[in-house]
Amino acid sequence: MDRTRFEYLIEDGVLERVIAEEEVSSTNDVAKSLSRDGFSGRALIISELQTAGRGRLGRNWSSPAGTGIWMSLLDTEIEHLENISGITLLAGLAVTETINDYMGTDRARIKWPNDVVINGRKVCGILTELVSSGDKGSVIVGIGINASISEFPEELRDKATSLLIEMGSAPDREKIASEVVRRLTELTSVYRTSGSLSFIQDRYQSLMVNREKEVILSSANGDFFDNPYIAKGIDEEGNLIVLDKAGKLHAVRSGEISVRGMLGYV
Ligand code: BT5
Repeated sequence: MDRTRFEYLIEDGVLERVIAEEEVSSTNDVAKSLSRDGFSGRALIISELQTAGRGRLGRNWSSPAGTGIWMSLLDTEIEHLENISGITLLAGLAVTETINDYMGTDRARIKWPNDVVINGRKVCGILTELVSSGDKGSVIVGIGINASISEFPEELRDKATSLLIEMGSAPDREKIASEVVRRLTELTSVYRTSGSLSFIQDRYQSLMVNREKEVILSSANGDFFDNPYIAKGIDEEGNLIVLDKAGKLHAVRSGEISVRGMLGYV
């Protein structure tokens, strides 16, 4: 990858460090070791290939060489540590708005809490993790965007897509990656000051793929008895607001929840 665009992010004071690699296990793991080694500030870790890319709950994230944006943003100066789920939402918004501006459309949509979809298929996944060392905490936002993948493995074919597939040409990965980092850094800084997501609520809701649609909620402890619900939006803490059949609203925390459409993934 051409490093120049990322070096601008340092010149502009967005980041303190950029680590661009050919191959890593997972960019989130590199970010974790950087944080444990005492790095302080904001760093971008980006790699052409991940040999052990991860999703939530230890799921696999397919990260083939040279065709994706596999990156993590490490921020060691986060104060509202309790609400890292808010940061996941900011990352989803930053990616969705960047892709839409790049493509000149509004086809990219957010599937709360951590997916970006085009045409009902996943183009990006986000994995936010917290590292604490002593009394300090760092947040790591891992972002995987399928850029120029032309074909997916069998098991992903029906639910994954890439910018190449959707646009018909390979995107400029450095441009998109650096734009996402800029936007996410700006959004995080407003969030840090305000402690609330109310400043993005309208933008976020207008981009939600399942707003006003029926959704099926599930969690490991299976405490959703009233499926399907109707997705209404998000509150200022980033919870999903859903309406049950009796007309009662509920706020659902992201945690380890899955949201599905009536007919499948969206
Ligand atoms: C996610 O998890 O969507 C979070 C993915 C985060 C990936 C980034 S890449 C940079 C950083 N370093 C890492 O190691 N991870 C982050 P989840 O919601 O659990 O979704 C995982 C599921 O998505 C898998 O079980 C597959 O079904 C599907 N999947 C795997 N690879 C995919 C891909 N490239 N595109 C679309 N879907 C994929």
